[in-house]
Amino acid sequence: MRADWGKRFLIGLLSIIGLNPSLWADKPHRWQMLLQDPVTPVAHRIVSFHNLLMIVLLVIAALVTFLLIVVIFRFNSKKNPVPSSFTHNTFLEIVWTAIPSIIVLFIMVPGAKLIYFSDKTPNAEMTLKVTGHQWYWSYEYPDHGNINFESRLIQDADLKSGQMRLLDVDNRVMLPINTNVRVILTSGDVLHSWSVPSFGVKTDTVPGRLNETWVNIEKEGIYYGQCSELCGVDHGFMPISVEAVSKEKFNAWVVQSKDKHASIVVDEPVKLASISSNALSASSSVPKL
Ligand SMILES: [Cu+2]
Repeated sequence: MRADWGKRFLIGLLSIIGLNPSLWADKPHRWQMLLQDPVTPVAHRIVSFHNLLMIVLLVIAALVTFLLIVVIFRFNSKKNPVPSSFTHNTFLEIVWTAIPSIIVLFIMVPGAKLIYFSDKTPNAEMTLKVTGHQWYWSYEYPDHGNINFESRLIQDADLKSGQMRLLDVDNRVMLPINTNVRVILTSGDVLHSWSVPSFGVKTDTVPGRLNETWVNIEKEGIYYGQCSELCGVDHGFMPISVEAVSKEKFNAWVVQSKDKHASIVVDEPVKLASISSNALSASSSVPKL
């Protein structure tokens, strides 16, 4: 027991200084801090942006702490018994408005660039359609003979060794690596959010609307995520599990799945062909009424 706590303490300590080996993982780990291992161009940029923000906020926190300490020691009632009573200082007011504005702009530019980068798929090679349901996900592959299937949580009682509680599912999403995959998202009932931290994806699924994002997974592996929009009583029980494989393995899976999944019909799948390209391109702007 004692050794266990010692190990945990050490891992916690290493995590704080960013040296925990489990940080470079594709699923959450005990005592993990910081972000999961990024494996898509968007996720890499999110991590860089996060690091930039950490520097900005540490500098601001250090400056404010320094100023507070100065005030406490130099302007306390003993050292400074008669406080000055002036109010308003135009120059100071301009400075303390301008500096935060510049900081916000400095953050906004890379932030906005990142939002647009994650929004549109560059040269999409295939499409994955994700539909949120209370309380499971369904997936369609319109470019691969319209394979479609449901993906549900494995209940505690049915877990096999090695499977992760609350994260593993019966049918994983299969995706090829090094491929620009357009991900189209919608919902069959209420708001859900398809979120896979390693992909840098957290996109709401909205009934009657299509949202778009994309992934290009750089290495094989299993990536986990969870619904990230409160969607009802089983919100915490509709995990996402994506298996990224080589293009060859993916093609083999497609051939195999065409027969296996052909008979499974998800409730009224929206046919992509019936949706105008207008609706697709407007996916991330204000909904048209
Ligand atoms: Cu949900």
